[in-house]
Amino acid sequence: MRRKVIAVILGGGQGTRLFPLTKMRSKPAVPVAGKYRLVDIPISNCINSGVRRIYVLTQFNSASLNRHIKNSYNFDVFSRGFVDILAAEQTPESKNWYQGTADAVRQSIHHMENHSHEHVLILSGDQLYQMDYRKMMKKHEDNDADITIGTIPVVAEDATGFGIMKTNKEGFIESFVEKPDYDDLDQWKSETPEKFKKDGRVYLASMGIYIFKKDILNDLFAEYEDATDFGKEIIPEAIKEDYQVQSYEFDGYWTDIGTIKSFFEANLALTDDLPQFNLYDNEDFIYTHARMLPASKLSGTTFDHSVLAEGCLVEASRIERSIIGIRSRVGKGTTIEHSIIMGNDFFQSQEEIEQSTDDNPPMGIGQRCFISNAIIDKNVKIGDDVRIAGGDHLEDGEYEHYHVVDGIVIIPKGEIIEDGTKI
Ligand code: ADQ
Ligand code: ADP
Repeated sequence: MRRKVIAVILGGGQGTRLFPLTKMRSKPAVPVAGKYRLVDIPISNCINSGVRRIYVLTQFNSASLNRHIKNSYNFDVFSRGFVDILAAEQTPESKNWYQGTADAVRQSIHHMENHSHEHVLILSGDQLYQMDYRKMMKKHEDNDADITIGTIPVVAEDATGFGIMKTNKEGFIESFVEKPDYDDLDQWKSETPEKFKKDGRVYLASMGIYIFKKDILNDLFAEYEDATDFGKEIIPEAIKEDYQVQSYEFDGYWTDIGTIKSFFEANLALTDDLPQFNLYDNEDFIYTHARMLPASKLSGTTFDHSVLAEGCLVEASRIERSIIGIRSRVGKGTTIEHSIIMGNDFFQSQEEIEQSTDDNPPMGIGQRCFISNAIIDKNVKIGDDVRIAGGDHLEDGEYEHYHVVDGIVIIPKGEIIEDGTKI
């Protein structure tokens, strides 16, 4: 894997679907699971699979992404590994931002030419899963496929959001449709293993994870020079043109976290008794920035099904089914339920708080607050007696200090919420 493969992580287009979490940062830098960033998931899968040369393609570079990559992934000189960020750039040939997934890879391919490789592993930057790409690569090589696509069976309600395919007996893909209409689904049913079939998971979906033979990828880019997207153009054309396009069926946990709702649900699912995404593994680590934070200190809080990161100071009354991120501070008498608190980028010293000349509350969450169905981004200052109660009764939209998406209240990074505010 080390010598043969270069991985490319598609770090996001305009980032509108995760807005306002992407207001101040590029999508790969969005915090997840209390102490990681989105990009840590595919990078960790690469490292755990022996892939050491990784490009992260992003529409714009952000200070937090740069810092995070620099602080987290210092491969030693002997492994010849790297994690490089390639932000959309203007070159003499192209004055545009990445127009789509294939265009992003096409515009970045000249960077890869400096490194010998036979295959390109293309990954999405907004999915939660653990996968050993070595197994996928083995099938790719064993069957001498031109392209191998990671696939997973999904139910009808989800099928309309994915690329759906049908395969022949040998596992090669005969037909593919990007995001089919619900009414057309009947013709896209596949024979899936019993354990999936019994739950109605009979549609074989693309996970947006591809291995291309390097030369085939170059040929396809040359042949379809206007194609901007893998799912809409490159993959369907390659199948039509009789390239050997194969399905690699994955049977583990995999979920897309590209929207606020799926991001919220996948994070909270980590608080289940036995989460399907296993962070507690002795071998396959999820890597991130090692921050040397102190242990968390708790006083008088009832915790139920919650994940608590390092460096927190919590005096809340009750915290239930929530993720409490690094360096969070929560005051006395506060209740938090069904929420993601992303935490803080730094500690505010007692001196700083006392000497502050404005009337703003200190960073973190004050006393006697009630927070439910909310995402509180980093470095937010929430005063005392604040009530933030998300739910279907709220109308989606952008308000003065917050956003509502699918009933979830989001307080953007660095926002100030005054004492007594009710949302
Ligand atoms: P989508 O997820 O809808 O479908 P897309 O929005 O193009 O596809 O995103 C794929 C990945 O690329 C995401 O991580 C996204 O952030 C990133 N991306 C999108 N545009 C980008 C750009 N201009 N520059 C850099 N990165 C960009 C795809 C496939 C489907 C498949 C699903 C599985 O097209 O066939 O079923 O993924 O999630
Ligand atoms: P993480 O620790 O979550 O990986 P970052 O790498 O983004 O986060 O680090 C937190 C950032 O906050 C650092 O760049 C740090 O320099 C910055 N920082 C530290 N103290 C302060 C401060 N008082 N005001 C503003 N930024 C600060």
